[in-house]
Amino acid sequence: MSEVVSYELIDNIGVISVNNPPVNALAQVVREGIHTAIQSAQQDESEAIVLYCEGRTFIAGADITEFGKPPQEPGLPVVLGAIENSSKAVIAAIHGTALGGGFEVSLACHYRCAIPSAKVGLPEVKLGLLPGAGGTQRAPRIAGVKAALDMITSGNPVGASKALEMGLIDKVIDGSDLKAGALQYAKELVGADAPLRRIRDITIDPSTVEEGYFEAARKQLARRARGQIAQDKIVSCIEAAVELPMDQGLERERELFVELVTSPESAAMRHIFFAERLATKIKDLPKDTPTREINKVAIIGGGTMGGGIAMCFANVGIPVTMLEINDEALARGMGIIEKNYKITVQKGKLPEDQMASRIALINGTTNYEELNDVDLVIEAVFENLELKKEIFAKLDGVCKQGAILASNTSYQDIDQIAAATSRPQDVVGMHFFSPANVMKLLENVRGEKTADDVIATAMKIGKKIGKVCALSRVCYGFIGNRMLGGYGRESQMLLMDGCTPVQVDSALEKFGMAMGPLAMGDLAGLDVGYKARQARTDLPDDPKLYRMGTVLVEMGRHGQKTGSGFYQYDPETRRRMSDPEVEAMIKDEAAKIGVEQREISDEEIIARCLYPLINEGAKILEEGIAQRPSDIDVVYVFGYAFPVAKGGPMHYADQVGLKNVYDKICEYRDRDGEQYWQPAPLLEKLAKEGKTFAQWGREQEAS
Ligand code: T1G
Repeated sequence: MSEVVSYELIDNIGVISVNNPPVNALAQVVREGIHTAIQSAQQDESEAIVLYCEGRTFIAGADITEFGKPPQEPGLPVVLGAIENSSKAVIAAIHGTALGGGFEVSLACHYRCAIPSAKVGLPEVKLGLLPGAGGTQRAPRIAGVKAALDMITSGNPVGASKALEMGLIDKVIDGSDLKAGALQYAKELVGADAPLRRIRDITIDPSTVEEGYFEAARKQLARRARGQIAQDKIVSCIEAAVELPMDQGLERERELFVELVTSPESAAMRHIFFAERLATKIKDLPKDTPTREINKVAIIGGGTMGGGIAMCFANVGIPVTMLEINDEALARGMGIIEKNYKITVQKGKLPEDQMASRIALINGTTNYEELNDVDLVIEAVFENLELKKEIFAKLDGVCKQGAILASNTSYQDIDQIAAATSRPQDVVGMHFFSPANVMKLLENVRGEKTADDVIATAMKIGKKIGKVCALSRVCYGFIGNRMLGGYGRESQMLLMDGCTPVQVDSALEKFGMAMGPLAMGDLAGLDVGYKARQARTDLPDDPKLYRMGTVLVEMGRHGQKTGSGFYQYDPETRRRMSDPEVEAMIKDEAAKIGVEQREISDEEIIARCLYPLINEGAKILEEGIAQRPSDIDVVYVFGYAFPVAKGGPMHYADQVGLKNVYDKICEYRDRDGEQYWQPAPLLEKLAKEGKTFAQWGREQEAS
């Protein structure tokens, strides 16, 4: 055994206890400890064995930090073999989240019990992997092919009662003492002379799987997870569970697992797993920085954003007061919220009664005085700095001392907003992404004077409402929107140079973006970018710059909301269709400004759209706007649907090679002009030193 695994006999039941905080991951010492304990239990007077974990959860999986390192004995399959071949029944006692290798350990046991709040799952697919310790062979045998395929390809956990229904566990232990309950259950099994029930002994009747089932599953999964490769291999493993004896199925699973664990897709997804958690750690903020209680929230503005933000808090039981300028606007705002909830109920994602209780938590007012007892206010009015300053001055006058005053602004200067109050230390940016009740990213913005506990509170409440948080300093557009400039610019420049809208968007959608930049512009509204450009004085005087966006808006083609933009949209289904009229206009506009169009490869489209993201990201790091390269990856994966299997723009740049990125940017600078293509000094430095952003990030963390 090891120091994190102990073994004791209690009333002739051998109890193996694992204690490897924070989540009892199956590090080498844990595997060795369990293996040794099982072996010694074969020789003692124990009549059965309980496998139990201390702390907050049963084993939550293999230790992801060990991936990519030389394997250490005993491997997990060896440990599972020892459990499964034990001469005495082994009972898994589950609480918390038995996930991945943790749940696979329990499936190698002969029986499984759990407390009602426990969850079990095989989320490996979210790391670009598949269950590599028998999960794809045991789960279908015990829960059926379809249930197992759904569970493994979604990666979503199931609660104890559902798991009981599915046959994944055998008993739900009532009461709070899992260990006592599991011991009792073990004694009952011994008393009943229960057999050593091994899942491997179950065979699946192939006739229970309808013709073409796996083929259809592959097609459906390919559509759902573009750019990811694990799903298809999971289907192959489940097929093996139907067609092959257990040991050959395990071999097939192992073979496909190794292909995945060494793949760039999985490396990218594991990078994002840790990046998401690292982003909550703020370098100059002590881990135990106190946070302020948030029991009551106010939202200023009941538009799409305000309504979505209000829902985020109501969804976790926090009462919300939404303020609008008059009753009519307030009614409209409440209507948006009800409509959003009704859609969720119709999709079967929310029971009707929960919708009612959440709506009941949101009330409306037109009177600022009623905000005098809230703990957090989030302003979500439209992007006018003067209006925001007026609102914050009012809030300063009515809100209690210690209330946090946040703005949902997507690029305005938080320091100027804070200066409109007598309490700049309580002012912070909390930038949600539309739709706020759906998008995972929350970009918190730290002003010059924002207090440490306000930052810590914004990060903590963000996690509580289910957001993935990243911290930005103040600059125009913070991290995400500032980087987006070059991406949008080049997507339209490419049209002038010879691409059609569908060619630009298809290249990026093949790369893995959920939606190409031009279709995204149509969705957001081309007039939004048009108005923002009108307000800017720093744009180069270049007839080519955003030419088509401007022409289309001035023709009244604002995108989906007017039925056409870069594309035509079906009025019923909103399906987008290429528009020959736009393609002809593009050629005309290029001719007008003397641009000679040419064939452009997908590679050039990808480089010209993505390298500006990378280059701006490097500047953002140099300026200290973002804490670390992986924070930028978190922003783009969770806020802009950058493909998780590419790991975010900075991780992707490291895979491409910074010298290759730098050289390509220099090539475009020399061809297209340095007003658009000025390599960031950090990018140039790292390219010349042969380093990666990841290495630079680690050096910064260590300094
Ligand atoms: N390995 C290593 N560290 C892990 C870990 C893991 N599996 N899971 C969590 N951590 C760390 C995490 O980085 C953080 O560290 C701390 O634990 C708390 O995590 C063979 C191959 C269990 C639901 O995918 O889903 O098994 O930041 O902040 O919100 O088939 O962690 O404190 O330093 O997320 O309460 C399969 C991944 C692995 C589960 C808890 N298992 N983990 O959530 O805490 S592959 C998973 C989670 C595998 C087998 C295959 C969540 C959680 P730090 P946290 P949480």
